[in-house]
Amino acid sequence: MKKKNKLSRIIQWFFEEDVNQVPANNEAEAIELGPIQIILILAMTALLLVWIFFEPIKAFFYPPQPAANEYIEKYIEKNYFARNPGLENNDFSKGFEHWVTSDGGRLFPDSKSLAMIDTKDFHSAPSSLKIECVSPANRYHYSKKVINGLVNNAYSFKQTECWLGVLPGDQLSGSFWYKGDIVKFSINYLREDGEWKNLESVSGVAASQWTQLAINKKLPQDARAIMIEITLNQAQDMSAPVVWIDDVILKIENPVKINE
Ligand SMILES: [Ca+2]
Repeated sequence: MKKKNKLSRIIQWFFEEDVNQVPANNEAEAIELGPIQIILILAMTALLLVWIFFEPIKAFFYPPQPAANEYIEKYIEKNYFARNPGLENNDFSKGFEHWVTSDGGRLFPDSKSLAMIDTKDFHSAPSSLKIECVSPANRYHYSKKVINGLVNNAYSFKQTECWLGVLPGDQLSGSFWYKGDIVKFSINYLREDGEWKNLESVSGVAASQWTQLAINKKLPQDARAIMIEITLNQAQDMSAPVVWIDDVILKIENPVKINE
């Protein structure tokens, strides 16, 4: 009851009603506490209004994300192959450098997908990449940066290390050597709107000897970048596929020179 009396006195004080009706011995207390509480209420209301309506403050806490085309324009170079004629560590002589998986792979001990650098069986010395996949699909991608690990979503346009910038109409040439079970080698391309599509895929049959597969394709006019995807899938009730990969080549024929 005491709280209710205080509140009614505060309301009375706020609307400048006759506070003399309040007993004299409680009046001082009511007038002293009222403004503080009102100030607090007003301050909280003001903060709430600022939070809801003041866009610059909202933008500070939640900066707007650039559109896909702006992001790609800013972060993916247009002509990667003019400066980089080939892929780094394409022969796996430096272990996993520049190669990343978008599956659990070797990073997660509990994962059934395994990958290792094999120094005993290779197409070119001193080593190859050996991948064993149980489930789910095991994917490997080339990364411009030495990440040595996992990428969550290699297809995202924000995964700029996996997307190699190209020019529309570039003539692409890719190949790789493999041995073992069925493996799929894909080149995907990224459009300026952030959507990606498969450009071409080749799947090899099971091979006991080192075998080469190749892709030669002209890039469409809306291609902005390309990526490598090596995929292993396990068929239901089948044993885990095991594949060795080596000497991955990806290049643009006669890339346009950049004048600097
Ligand atoms: Ca090798």
